[in-house]
This record gives sequence, C-alpha cells and structure tokens, in this order.
Amino acid sequence: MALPFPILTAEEAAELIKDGQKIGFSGFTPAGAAKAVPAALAQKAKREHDAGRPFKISVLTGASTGKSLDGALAEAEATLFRTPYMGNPNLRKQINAGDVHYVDMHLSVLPQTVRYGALGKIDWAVVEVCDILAGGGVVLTTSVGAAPTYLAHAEKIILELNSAHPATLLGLHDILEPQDPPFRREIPIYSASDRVGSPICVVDPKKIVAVVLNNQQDETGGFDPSTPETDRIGQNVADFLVGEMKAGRIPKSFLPLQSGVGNIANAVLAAIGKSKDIPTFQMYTEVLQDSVIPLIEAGRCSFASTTALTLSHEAMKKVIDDLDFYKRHILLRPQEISNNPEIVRRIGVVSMNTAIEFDLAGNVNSTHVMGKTMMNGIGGSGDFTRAAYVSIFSCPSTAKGGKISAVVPFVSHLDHSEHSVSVVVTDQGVADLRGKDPLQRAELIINNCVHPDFKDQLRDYMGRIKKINHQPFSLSMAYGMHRQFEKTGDMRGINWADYC
Ligand code: 0RQ
Repeated sequence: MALPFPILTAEEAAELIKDGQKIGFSGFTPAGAAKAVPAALAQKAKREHDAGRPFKISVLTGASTGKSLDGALAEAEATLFRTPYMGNPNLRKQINAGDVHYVDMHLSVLPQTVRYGALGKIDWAVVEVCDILAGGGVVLTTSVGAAPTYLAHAEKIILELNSAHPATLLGLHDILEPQDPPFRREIPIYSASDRVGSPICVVDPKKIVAVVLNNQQDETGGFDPSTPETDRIGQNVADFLVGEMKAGRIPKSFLPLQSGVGNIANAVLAAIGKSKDIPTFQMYTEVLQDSVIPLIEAGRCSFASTTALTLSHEAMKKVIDDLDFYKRHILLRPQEISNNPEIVRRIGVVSMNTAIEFDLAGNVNSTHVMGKTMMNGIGGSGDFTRAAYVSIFSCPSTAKGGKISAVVPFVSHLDHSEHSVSVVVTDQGVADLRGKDPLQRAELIINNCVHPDFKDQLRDYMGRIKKINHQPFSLSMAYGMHRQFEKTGDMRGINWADYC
C-alpha cells in the first residue's frame, strides 16, 4: 500500500524541527526508541553549531533511550531540557554540570502532566512504528511508553517506520489513554493479562507531516554476568518471598511481580524463577529483560504485562520467531497504565527496585550519589513502591570497592520515604521493616543488612545519640559518613567525634 504521507529522509525530517522546539520521542529504555530522526537532529545540531548558530531541543521520552537518541544528542550538545529518566553517561555529565535542564519525574505521571499542560506545548511527536494502517492507525514497536500521549497531543508527527520490527507485532500492545479528571473512571484491570484498550494508536492523519523509513534494530545491550554478590541478593529476595508465602502473608497463588532494570533485577528474577517453593507467577512491571524469557518458556512466568521489551538481539529473535506464543504471554501497555498505582494496589504487586543507598529508618535514595550527582532518575520505582503489596529495595551492601556503605545514618537524597518502604535487602541479608518502630528498624538493618566493615561504626553512631527521641537521629552526625567520604575517599574508620 502506498502511504498517503510524505516519505522523507531522516535529514529532511530533521530540517523541519527548529531550535528550541519540544519533542516527544518514543522509547522506554532503548526498546522502541526513535533512532533515525534524533541521530539526524544531532548531525544538524553539529552543522548549526559549526556555523555559529544555536540549536538545542527539549527531549521528552518514556524513559532512557539508546545511543542514537540521548547518546547522539548529548554528543552534539543539542539537549536543552530532558525528562523523565535517562541513562546515557554523556548526558548525565551535562545534567550534572548544569548544562541540561533535567526534571526527574515518576514515569506514570509524565503522560498526564503533558496532557494537563504543565510541560507546555509539545511541538513534535517522533515515534517509531512497525506499521501504518489506513486511516492513521499505527502499530508501535517494542515499547509503548508515553508514545500514545505524544501522538495524541503533539502539534505535528513524524513516524519512523522501522522494518527491523515486523508488522506482525500487531496485537502485542494494549493502548488506553485515561480520561482526565474530573471525568476519570477506574481503569478496569483486575489481572496482569486483562486487555482494556486497542492494539493500535489511532492518530489524526492530518498531523502526520512525514514518514521516515528505517531498518535499525533496538540499541539494547546485554547485561554483565551475575556475581556472587548479586546472586546472594537475588537469593535473599527469593527466600524472603518464600517465607512470606509460608507464613500466609502472601497468598499461595502468589502475587504479580514488578522488577526494576539492571543486573540485580536479573539476579532476583533468576532466583525467583529457580525457587521450587514459588508457584507459577505473573509480572505487572515496566521493563521485561532477558531473564524473563526463559521463565515464560518454562511456564514459570505465565503472563507479563510491561511497557517495554528490553531484550538483547538474541532474546528478541526468540520472541519474534515464536510471536504467536509470546502474544499469549506478554502485553505492552502505556507507561501510565503499566505503572499505574491504582492497578498496582488493586492487584497487589510485589515491587522490587534498586537503591543507591538507604538509611537506618528505611528511607531510600535511588537517584543521587552523595546527594548531589544524578545517576539515572527515579524511573518507575516510586509508582510501584508507594502502592505495592510489599515494596522491596535491594542493593549491594557496599559500593566502590567497599569504601562506601550503602547503609548510612540518613540518606543524602530522599526518593522513597520510610513510610513506603517495606523491606530492604543487601547481599548480607533482609530487614523486614513492617510493623517496626524507628529504633527496631535501625537495629534490624544494622544486624541484617550492613556490611561487617560498617556494623561497628553504625552501632557507634546509635550509641552516641545522647537522647533517643522517636527517631534515632543526630542533626550533626547524620551526614558524617558522606562527609568523611568527601574528605578522604573512604567511609570506613570514621571518628564520630569529628562530626559531633
Ligand atoms: O557505579 O557505574 O561507576 O560502576 O552506581 O550501580 O551497583 O552497578 O547497580 O546498575 O543496578 O544501578 C539505583 C542507579 C543502580 C539503578 C541504580 C554506583 C556504582 C555504579 C550503578 P559505576 P550498580 P545498577 C527501573 C526502576 C532507579 C530507580 C529504579 C537506578 C553505579 O537501579 O537507576 O529502580 N534505579 N527504577 O558503583 C556511590 C553509592 C552507590 C554508588 C551504587 N552508595 N555511592 N556510588 N553506586 N551505589 C528503571 C526504570 O524505571 C526504567
């Protein structure tokens, strides 16, 4: 079928976009991210900069993206504003140098914030699709993210029609944009596999200014192999869940799981998958990584609702080669549905995310090193944590070769408060904080989660607090370990007297 839209090269399409404009790109992780147009925009930016003219754009996505989007634009110094989650090292540097305005938002909240107008007018939607149907229906590719919102609310649309993704992906997606208040009704999802929307995004054909043909695979990478430390964390989480089931606090039929991204998330899922005591389970999550594919194949995971298929090329080939099977077991939803707290609370999701550090009260920092340097962003962790049946945070007990303790007297940045965090886990063990008062929490965390190199100094901190009020906390010492690290490069061997 000849497309009733102008077919442009990526370079021609990039010419349409002006300095200072705001663009909503598809992409949630590198899965389904626009590739050709952002790479051409980066080239255009370089040409404009060489000619002494300004060229920067505001970049909205679903979450992090690939090297052709955040990578290329950062290299060309072409990003003016960025939201909501990112992971590119170059962009991170520019954000931390104050050269890019970065706004860290809960991922489920982003689409409605766009619709409510708080982020201003969206000039362009640049969205990767695998098929364009008569009448303006489009089939998204390996992620949904915020693409439906950008398609519906941007002034103009450029579609990247990517033949590296087969048009037979049709049927993998379930697209629903909720009504906005005061007319919003419940989202009628009662199980991870419930379908409530449409397999396609219906867009106004008059807004489609260009179609750019592309044939590039997702720029997903593999993961590092697991380490004894990540394996121990995974096992600790799995053992905790088994214990909860045996104690009758998690139903015998089990509960849907959400799991973050990265090597720890992979290790946790691997341990859960292997556990003979955990029955077949479902996932209600935002990112599906390689570790889930064998679990689906083996019947351990019966269904996975997600917004992104962040798979290596090998794992993706498996899915594509057996698409009919996987369509019965995987569903891709918009991020405001995959991460929706209403549904998370209704269906009782067990959330499992990663912390940079947590403190003796159970507050969690997922985003800022030493309270200052942005790592990636909060992502979907807050969407799930606050509404979860049980919210779990895990991380290695130390970082940077043992010089940094992941458990500190008080977090240097707060993403998830003690009121939302149920359980913390390290390679050392598990602390179930539910029903514990602040003193009990601190003792449990020191005993179960802190690395042996830091146990005594955290006990010393507790011992030096002259009068225990409700919260064991010292205004002067709370950041002693962080301050010592800044001074000496090592949190170990602190003399608390220096920080009293
Ligand atoms: O540094 O890169 O220089 O080696 O932080 O840490 O241990 O490799 O773990 O890659 O899983 O990232 C929380 C950042 C963990 C991630 C975070 C240093 C450490 C290393 C990375 P190097 P690891 P991971 C899913 C849901 C956001 C919230 C979330 C994340 C680097 O999981 O972005 O879960 N989470 N969202 O050395 C100094 C400490 C440190 C530290 C670790 N205490 N002090 N440096 N590091 N702890 C995402 C989405 O929603 C899409």
